[in-house]
Amino acid sequence: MKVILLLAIIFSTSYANELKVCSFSEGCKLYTMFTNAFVNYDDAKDLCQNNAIIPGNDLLTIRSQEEFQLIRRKMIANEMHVKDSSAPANGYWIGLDDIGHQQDFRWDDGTSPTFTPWAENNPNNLFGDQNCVQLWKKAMLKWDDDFCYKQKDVLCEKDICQGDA
Ligand SMILES: [Ca+2]
Ligand SMILES: [Ca+2]
Repeated sequence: MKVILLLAIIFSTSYANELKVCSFSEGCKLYTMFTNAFVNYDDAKDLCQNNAIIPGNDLLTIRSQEEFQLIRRKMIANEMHVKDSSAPANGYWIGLDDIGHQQDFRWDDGTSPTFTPWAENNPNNLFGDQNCVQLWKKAMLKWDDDFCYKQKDVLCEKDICQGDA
């Protein structure tokens, strides 16, 4: 695995941080983090696809521990794990759910995760109805299944140089 070559955080608007990361084995990804989105899971997918800043994104897929730690470190460095009045959501939607196949979580492309840093006591499928996964502020951005209707911030990704790594 190559080392990370480039990290750049650009605060282009008041509510989106762009984290550009190159040289993952699968290519380069541009991560866009919507920190004041406050949308449910369905609308989070739509925001990734149709936002005015960088359209054509998908919800974030985390393929490895390396990728997770990279994203997590950057988010914590920018205090994106802190819940406060400027960022009232309690977490960030990523592209993982068990809708229609309970306790069998799958990414948007249908694949199963190989790396699942769940928060303690999760996934707990509270009330039999927690089906969408967030990076949970309360657990230092570890993963939690939550109710898909809840309004949260959003992590998106886009392949920007597939096959180039
Ligand atoms: Ca569930
Ligand atoms: Ca849960």
